[in-house]
Amino acid sequence: FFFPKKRTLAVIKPDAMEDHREEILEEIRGRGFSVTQLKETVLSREMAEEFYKEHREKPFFSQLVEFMCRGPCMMLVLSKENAVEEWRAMMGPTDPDKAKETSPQSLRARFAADILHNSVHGSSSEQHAEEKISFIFGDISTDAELTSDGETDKT
Ligand code: DGI
Repeated sequence: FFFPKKRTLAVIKPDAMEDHREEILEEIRGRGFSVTQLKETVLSREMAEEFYKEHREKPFFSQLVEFMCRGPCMMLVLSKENAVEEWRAMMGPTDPDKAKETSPQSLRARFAADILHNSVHGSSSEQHAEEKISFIFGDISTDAELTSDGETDKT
């Protein structure tokens, strides 16, 4: 049988990098995701604005951009069946107060300080995932579309 793997973009945000990065990475692997791409990077203001362009009109946009470029982030491409949904379930709701109520085991319930400083990012759809992966990692998404299983083995 052929079960195509899907990809998502995960980000460990600046607030979680110092104290929780290793635990988050271990948990990702423990849940059966393959980490097919990984890089640590400090986003420029321009990159952070582009990354979150969907939120340009939101009142919290400038705070969000400021926070995302205040220190290093870990960018990861995760591959698994239902990668988008499973990674979002692992993250939990945007607001950690809500996460503590509805999914106390989630990363945001355990690590996030508040709705802005919420430790992790994950794409909300496959389309967004592919767009953000190519934005962060270059044009590997084009190559991945050509492979049979959606893996990105190309280095
Ligand atoms: O996909 P999510 O990260 O769970 O949530 P989103 O796409 O709605 O928002 C993107 C990020 O913007 C979120 O991770 C943190 C920030 N944000 C969202 N809603 C609020 C917010 N920041 C503040 N200060 N207030 C909000 O209501």
